[in-house]
Amino acid sequence: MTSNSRERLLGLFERMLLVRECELKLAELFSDGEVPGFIHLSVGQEAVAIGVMDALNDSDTIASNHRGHGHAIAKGVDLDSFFLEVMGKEEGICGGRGGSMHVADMSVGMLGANGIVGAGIPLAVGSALAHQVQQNNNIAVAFFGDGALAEGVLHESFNIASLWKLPILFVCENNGWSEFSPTSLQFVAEVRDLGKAFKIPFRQVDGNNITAVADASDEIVSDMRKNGGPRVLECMTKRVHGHYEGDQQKYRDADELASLGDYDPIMLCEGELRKMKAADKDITAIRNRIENRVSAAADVGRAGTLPSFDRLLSDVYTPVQEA
Ligand SMILES: Cc1ncc(C[n+]2csc(CCOP(=O)(O)OP(=O)(O)O)c2C)c(N)n1
Ligand SMILES: [Mg+2]
Repeated sequence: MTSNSRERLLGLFERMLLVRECELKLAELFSDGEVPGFIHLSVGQEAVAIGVMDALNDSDTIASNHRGHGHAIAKGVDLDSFFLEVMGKEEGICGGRGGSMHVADMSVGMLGANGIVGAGIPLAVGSALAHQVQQNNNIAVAFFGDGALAEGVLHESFNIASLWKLPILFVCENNGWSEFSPTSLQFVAEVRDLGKAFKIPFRQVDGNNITAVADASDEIVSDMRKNGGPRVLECMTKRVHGHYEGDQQKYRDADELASLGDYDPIMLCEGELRKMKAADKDITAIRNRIENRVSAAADVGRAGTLPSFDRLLSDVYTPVQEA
């Protein structure tokens, strides 16, 4: 173990903690009625967003799904603008019109979260095609859940990406659940079989082990930049909260729910850091820094303005120029 590897892990720990604290703060704001609509939290899945994003450059692009807060934050969406957006405020990154399931920020390569299962995948394929045409050596990443595996658009996307050798990384966050049903009742194959059918190299990792996700992503992304073409990465993970906030999860076994803490990527990472003799004061400083940052962003969100009624139709229709 080198101090470099400890520094790297501390950095990953801090970024995972940022996502976790944002999610927990949003849960609090949601229960106070300060977040409109539905929110789907990525608590327990932070290692996927942070581990994959660690391998990307600012100019790479990503598309996400309904559980997309972690992806947006990890890609670098400004935290204040993120809270303003999720809280539906005029000053939000999309003017408060997108909200939780449509956070997008082209300036950091975040093509958008997406409320339609599977719909972010072809957007990332299109972005990968743009990277290929522009020969800029960037890659696109599509984040999706196991619930998207039975969607035709995923199969079409695998096909065209393989046929045209597009620089796209398909990241499946496999948490075993699609809303309230086990995915095994909806999808008959394995992700690895799908990769094989479409001749796309496949790799599976423990999605709750940040080092495993970050190392695999590093290797895959460098290989992609050198040799081109698509890849599939399946991250095995756990959904800790309900499908949406407020979901009581009565359909899950008590044993399964009770075991979730054993897989917590942040606790596991902290255990590794302690084995590496990271100092308590460094870990405490990270915790304090993140807590302050998140609570400041939530305050900015609270202080934002609700969109006014007369802006209801702006950005909906393109103004027609009279001849
Ligand atoms: C096309 C479409 N079908 C159904 C839904 C309803 N729906 C929302 S999330 C979801 C399951 C998603 O499961 P998964 O992709 O595994 O993501 P997870 O919630 O587990 O993170 C479904 C069926 C939808 N939003 N879009
Ligand atoms: Mg799922």
